[in-house]
Amino acid sequence: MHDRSELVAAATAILKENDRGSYTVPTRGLYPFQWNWDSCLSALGLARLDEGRAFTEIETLFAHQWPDGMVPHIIFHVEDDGYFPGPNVWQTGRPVPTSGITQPAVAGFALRRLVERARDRTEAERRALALLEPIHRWHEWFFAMRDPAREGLVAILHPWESGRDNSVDWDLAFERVPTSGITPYTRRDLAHADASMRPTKEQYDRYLWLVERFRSLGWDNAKLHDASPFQIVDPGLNAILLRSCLDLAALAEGLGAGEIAARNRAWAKAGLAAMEGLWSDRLGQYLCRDRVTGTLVDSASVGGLIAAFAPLPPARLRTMARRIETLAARCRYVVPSHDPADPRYDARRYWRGPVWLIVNYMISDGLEGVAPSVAERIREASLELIGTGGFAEYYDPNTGAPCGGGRFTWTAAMVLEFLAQAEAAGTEA
Ligand code: 9WN
Repeated sequence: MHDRSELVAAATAILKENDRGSYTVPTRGLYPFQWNWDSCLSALGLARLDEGRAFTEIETLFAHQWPDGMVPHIIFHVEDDGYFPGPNVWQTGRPVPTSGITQPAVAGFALRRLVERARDRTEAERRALALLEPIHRWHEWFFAMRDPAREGLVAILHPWESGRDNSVDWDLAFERVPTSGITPYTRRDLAHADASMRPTKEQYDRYLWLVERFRSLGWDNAKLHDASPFQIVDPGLNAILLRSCLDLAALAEGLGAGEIAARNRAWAKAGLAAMEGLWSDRLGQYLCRDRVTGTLVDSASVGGLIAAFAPLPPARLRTMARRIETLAARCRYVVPSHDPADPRYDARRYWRGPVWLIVNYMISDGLEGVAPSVAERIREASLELIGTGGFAEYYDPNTGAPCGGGRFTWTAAMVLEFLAQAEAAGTEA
């Protein structure tokens, strides 16, 4: 399937199939609820079918924002025991059940893009205006609750918050998280996806230990940070947040919300300066910092390249573009979620090797200005993967084989984005 109109038709069919009216599910079966960053990125694709529906996607997510400002990573709109852990494990006490942790804050970026592209600009600005304050409150929550010492960068307290669940980045810190004492459980993901493509049992035990620990603290975010044995400053999540701060600031400025613009610009300025402390000259990319030990994590993952999504110094972005060229020589399809030269690389296991289209989208977007040929290469690889593997959750960087779930919403949305970019650039898909 290489023909542009066939690809558009196939992507559109997936977006419609996974549409539940006011939110989309990432894919049928494996993920039957609304996920935070999936929704924001999928909104970009939805907007190509129906602009109003794209805004609804983000509005639905923010309708479930917590009183303290957090936006949860899952909203359990319906009952479905096909996913674990469900609401009875999280026990967050929200009117519509939600998880108790968050995910990368990509809403500010998505909202700006929706407004700037809107055919009905007046209506788009009206809906964006109502979202400014909720998104601002989420950013404020991040800096207040996840950066208590005011370092300029925020920490994740659970791997699920990064969106890169089983990355090699967490391995060492995860050894501090116990595997014992948790309530016995049955995983549901293995009924939908191959075990060799999913996290291990030991990792799930630790995911659950953290959930139970936070639950025992009543999900009080004022306590969670210091109580967590797992506190990691992820360059990917931080870059997404800082980019969203700047995008929200630009939107706010245009809509007359000067105070929101100023606060978000200040967070971005401090955060971008602090990112320098995560830079690795040896690898030519950013690294995670373990906040408990204070040390950089020696793990060449794509988290340090998602950083390109933020407007970091051009010299840093150019070095990251060269780093991607190095990775491209080590596998057939960029950008692998871990360096294939590292013995911990695993071509099919989720975030330990496979290529993800949303990641490719953010990296290529960030590199466009300084390394357009690398950005183009990433876009081409992404569309080629659809040809070889369909609209999968992720792909083997060596063979292009589809992995994880199929008929994936954000993959379909990213294909519509890449096709539109290729068309604008005058290159064929
Ligand atoms: C846990 C929905 C989500 C994505 C994440 C991805 C995966 C969930 C899981 O699926 O995580 O949140 O159960 O494996 O890692 O990035 O948002 O697509």
